[in-house]
Amino acid sequence: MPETVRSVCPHDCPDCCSLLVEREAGRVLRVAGDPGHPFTRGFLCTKTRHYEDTVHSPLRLAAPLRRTGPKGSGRFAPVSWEEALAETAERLQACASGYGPESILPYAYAGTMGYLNKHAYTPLFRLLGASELGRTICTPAKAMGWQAVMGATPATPPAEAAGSDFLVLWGLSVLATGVHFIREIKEAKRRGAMVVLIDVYETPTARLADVFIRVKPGSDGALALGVLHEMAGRGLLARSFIDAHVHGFAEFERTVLPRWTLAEASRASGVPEALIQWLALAYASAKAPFIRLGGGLSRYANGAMNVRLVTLLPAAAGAWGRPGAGMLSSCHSSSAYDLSLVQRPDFRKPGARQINMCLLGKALETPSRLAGPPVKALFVWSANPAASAPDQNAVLRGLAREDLFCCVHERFLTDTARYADIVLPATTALEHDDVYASYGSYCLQRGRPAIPPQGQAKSNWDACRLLAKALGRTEAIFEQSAEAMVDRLVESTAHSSWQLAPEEVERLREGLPVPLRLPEGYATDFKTPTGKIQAVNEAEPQALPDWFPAETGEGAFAFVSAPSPRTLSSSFCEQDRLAARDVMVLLMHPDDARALGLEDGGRALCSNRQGEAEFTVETTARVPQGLVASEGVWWSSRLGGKPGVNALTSQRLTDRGEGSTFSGVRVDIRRAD
Ligand SMILES: Nc1nc2c(c(=O)[nH]1)N[C@H]1C(S)=C(S)[C@@H](COP(=O)(O)OP(=O)(O)OC[C@H]3O[C@@H](n4cnc5c(=O)[nH]c(N)nc54)[C@H](O)[C@@H]3O)O[C@H]1N2
Ligand SMILES: Nc1nc2c(c(=O)[nH]1)N[C@H]1C(S)=C(S)[C@@H](COP(=O)(O)OP(=O)(O)OC[C@H]3O[C@@H](n4cnc5c(=O)[nH]c(N)nc54)[C@H](O)[C@@H]3O)O[C@H]1N2
Ligand SMILES: [Mo]
Repeated sequence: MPETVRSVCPHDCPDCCSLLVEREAGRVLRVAGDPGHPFTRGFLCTKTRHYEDTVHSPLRLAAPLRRTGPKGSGRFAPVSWEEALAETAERLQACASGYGPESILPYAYAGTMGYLNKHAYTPLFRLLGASELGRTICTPAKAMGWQAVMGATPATPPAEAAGSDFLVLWGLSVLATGVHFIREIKEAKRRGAMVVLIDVYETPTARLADVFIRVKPGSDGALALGVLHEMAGRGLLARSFIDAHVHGFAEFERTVLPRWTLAEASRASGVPEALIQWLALAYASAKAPFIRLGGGLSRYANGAMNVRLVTLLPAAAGAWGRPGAGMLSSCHSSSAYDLSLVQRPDFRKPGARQINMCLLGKALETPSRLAGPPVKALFVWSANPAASAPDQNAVLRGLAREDLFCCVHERFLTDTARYADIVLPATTALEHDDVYASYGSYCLQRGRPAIPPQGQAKSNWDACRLLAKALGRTEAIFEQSAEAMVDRLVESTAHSSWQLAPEEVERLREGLPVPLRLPEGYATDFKTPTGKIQAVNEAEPQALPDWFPAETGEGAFAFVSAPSPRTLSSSFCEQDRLAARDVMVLLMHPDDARALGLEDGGRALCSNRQGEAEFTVETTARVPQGLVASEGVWWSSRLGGKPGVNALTSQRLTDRGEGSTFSGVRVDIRRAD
């Protein structure tokens, strides 16, 4: 008889859905969205709707593998876990004794957002004294931009947006990256709200918007300055709010704003003056203006500054504290867990070398640019840098090094796993225990295993314990079962700043969703050193925020890399339904296509200093002339081994946070023959 149990979607998505898993005889029959979860509300996205196809995919790795062919060839032979771990331990030890432990680089990101398995190997690599990884691939610039203005002030919860009368989706593709927020958008619209989308091209999300504002890539800060200038000029600034709650606004207004006339803002952002004027008027006079901020505007060499300037808008309008108003960049629900239980900062070797994951290509291919030893061993879990990291060719050249030992713990034989010496099979989230926290709403949940591990798969934590043993480590932490570790994370919520009540901790322990409650008055209790919103921030390298253009490299076209609703970074490429066709599509304006002799459905080759990649052209006026866009990150094995979008992206970093600049590149385009 089938039975239904609860689990959690582990993927790196703001929604963090609660799943109802129907199982029978150790197999998942189907999954559905939990109707009782405050944000999932009973439905799932395209990707997870058939999660059973991921869990029981014929492509799942069944056993550990050892390489038998050249690196990247994908030729392997199965070995036992004992052999795989013994060889890995021996190779790691050889690197440590020959070159020093910093020659070992652990590389991981958010393949799973379960906090035990996300950080699973961290304590072990810290004890070994390995290099530290700078986890910068996602949106550190967005976080830094927000922090510069708002400090640790919590983001406005998504539910507020339903009560907004002017809802701005800024650099966000909800239809791809966070479909559950669509409920709030629709509810706000039903109550008469106006919805505005600000993006560099008309994404499918534009269908949800009343007004679409197209900006030039990386120019949102200039648009925000134009809006602020206009608000100031028309007497639309919330003077009493600013006087009470904003630090340094007068100086900002006096020294920065005067230059940002409508003409200047329009020149920089490409937004017509009249539209900037309209936005200023509509935003400032709305009762409850709400901004849902995405990451798009932050993925540039001026990304943090763009975010910082946009974040000044709710301050200037006095939106904070008004019902239905505010700004949602990212909810830090994970602060409810004591993550030091897994991350073990106390194990960290003082002064250990840190390697920025956005610079993986450089770190592997040019050891001379590293302080300290070359990277001789790479241990990857929950990430697929061969496809998802910037500057793919540099990463692949590095991974192809015969003198580099590489071990990859994965659910599938990804592009990265193909370059491994040893591949370890990983469980999916439905096969292991973990805790989760939403970053698009305030909610926690534990996902207990719904089915046993498939094949010989092991969770990151279980494999880490075995590797620790193979390395002769005897620390008590490696004696802890996954369940014991997860229980401790659950219990830690009682002592965090969120102070979960005993009955909430109990609900969490059992696997039920637990919403977090923001304290009364949180929206005007600004968690900054001055207790005010910081229009000026003396602790920033640039105290006064001001826009500057992003460096992008050469090329006739701006190239924007946007999310696809069918994948999540390169995850979900295992599902034929999602990734077998319509991959590597280049959206291009019909006039540009014509000028290049390209037609709809034809093949185009994009190239720049980093490399080249082939696409199928889709001509559409949804993109402006001079810009091309491609949605999704695809396995090269889905592209006949050809390069993916990241062959075009660069290792250039953001202004703050040393983050990735996936959309901050340009390309030349010609027909592919
Ligand atoms: N289906 C799906 N879901 C996902 C992901 C996915 O790949 N696919 N990725 C997950 C991850 S890891 C993350 S971090 C989040 C990201 O979620 P989002 O923040 O929504 O996604 P971004 O990739 O930052 O891109 C959002 C939009 O920004 C636009 N954009 C690009 N440049 C600019 C600009 O200069 N200004 C403005 N205003 N807009 C710009 C892009 O065209 C795109 O439509 O989503 C998560 N969810
Ligand atoms: N061109 C371009 N590239 C991008 C982006 C973009 O917008 N454009 N977005 C970037 C962003 S925002 C991010 S966050 C990064 C993400 O980059 P990555 O973190 O590398 O993400 P994925 O490519 O999805 O790879 C995650 C892998 O983790 C594996 N996995 C899942 N669960 C588990 C588990 O429990 N254990 C183990 N061992 N493995 C597991 C999955 O099978 C999958 O192959 O990609 C970035 N790459
Ligand atoms: Mo991300």
